[in-house]
Amino acid sequence: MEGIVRSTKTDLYAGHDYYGVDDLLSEDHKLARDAVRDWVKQSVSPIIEDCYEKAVCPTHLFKELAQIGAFGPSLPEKYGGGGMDEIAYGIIMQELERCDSGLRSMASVQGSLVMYPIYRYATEEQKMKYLPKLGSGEFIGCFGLTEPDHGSNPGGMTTNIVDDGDAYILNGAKMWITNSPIADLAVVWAKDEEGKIRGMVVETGTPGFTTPEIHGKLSLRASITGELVFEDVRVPKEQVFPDIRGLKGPLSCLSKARYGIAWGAIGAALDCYDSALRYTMQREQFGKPLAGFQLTQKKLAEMITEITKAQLMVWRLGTLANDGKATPAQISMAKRNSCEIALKIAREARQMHGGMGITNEYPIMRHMANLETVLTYEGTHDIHLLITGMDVTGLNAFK
Ligand code: TGC
Ligand code: FAD
Repeated sequence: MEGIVRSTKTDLYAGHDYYGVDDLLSEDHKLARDAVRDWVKQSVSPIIEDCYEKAVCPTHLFKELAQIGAFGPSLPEKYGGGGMDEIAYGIIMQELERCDSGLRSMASVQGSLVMYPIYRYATEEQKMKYLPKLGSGEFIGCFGLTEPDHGSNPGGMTTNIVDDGDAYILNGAKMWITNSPIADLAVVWAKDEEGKIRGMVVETGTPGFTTPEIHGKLSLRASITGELVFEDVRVPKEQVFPDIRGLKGPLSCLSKARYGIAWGAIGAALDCYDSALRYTMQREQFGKPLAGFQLTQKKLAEMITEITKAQLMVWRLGTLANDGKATPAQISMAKRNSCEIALKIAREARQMHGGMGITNEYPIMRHMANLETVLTYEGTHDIHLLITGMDVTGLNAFK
């Protein structure tokens, strides 16, 4: 990749499995995980720090991500997916985020927020037009829900379509859209003349449609983010999903992606724990390894305890998802929990590396900064708490 320097450091990451969660996985799950871990070590770990520092999205990885089956692992193979189950999908997201949340974002947007809505809501013709190319990484997609004035409350969106014969005229703007400046197409959510939310595929390059990049991010720097701006964009009617109406359309896609984040953020936690364990075993102060001091052991013990609880939570969520029984509120709880423990573990790990913890010799600060985004996107930490609150009380704090 032009301008990106390949590090000669070896990625020493080893998985951690304190409760034998591996025994709950099938051979196919483990094979998928190991293949992604090997690919990450070979192709991404050597460049990720430099990509992050230079705020460059490694776009050449889209085709490689497709080859390792990271786009829609649980979607049918006929539609460009991997034909695997929800646990395989989760494990793949975990291995990617173990390296970098931005890498996982590349896969979750493409698979869960672009391929999934097309698979679930588009006509057969649209599916065959877009899904094979998205599944192979030939096309890059993005998902436009958030607007400058409507983030946590997407139901208030003002982006709209107006009937114009054989097409709709689309106007409005979307903000904070992962991959938009490099996308070939966008799944866009907009209100029709009755005020109902509709979904559609809009190809970039359509007159009136621009995707300016957002600069200055101090988090998720290896992922590219932009806007979607629509000025009288003509969207042929066959590009609009025929049957889905209302916020449940985009929210159902978010459930799929939030599930992946629930698994993924544990990957970032595992990498921080792995680094802290290795560092404190090697680094000596006062004549013995840091890991030999009680305060260090308390930190390590608490980290692996939280990781283990989170691993068990997402495994159970995965079995529920495989049976089609995982509720949106259960997914919210897991997304929130994984983000929270990962961020706390990243902060502890940073302290445990002392001064070295603030350098890019170690992945900790990068994970920590990334996790601030992960805590916010796909529904903020407090929004997920309120979803749980609503589920357990039956009282809606949003209205
Ligand atoms: P509310 O009245 O509660 O619900 C409207 C309709 O939606 C249904 N529903 C769901 N359906 C499927 N899955 C879910 N998770 C669902 N949650 C709700 C609900 O049953 C209802 O259906 P119906 O038939 O009655 O119409 O809606 P509300 O307006 O009160 O909002 C509720 C709230 C706040 C929970 C929701 O809007 C929300 O989740 N806000 C957070 C917004 C958000 O998550 N945005 C994410 C943008 S995409 C992104 O961040 C991608 S990052 C990409 C990367 O990884 O890089
Ligand atoms: P706001 O909604 O303004 O929230 C600000 C604060 O207020 C938060 O702490 C929130 O929890 C709190 N708050 C809001 N409502 C309440 C309430 N009722 N009670 C208590 N507190 C409340 N969106 C997409 O559509 N597609 C993408 O691909 C995408 N990618 C993203 C990539 C990045 C790097 C980032 C940072 C964001 C991305 N997003 C994307 C947008 C993301 O989903 C939103 O940032 C998020 O939903 C929060 O919206 P907001 O930023 O407008 O914050």
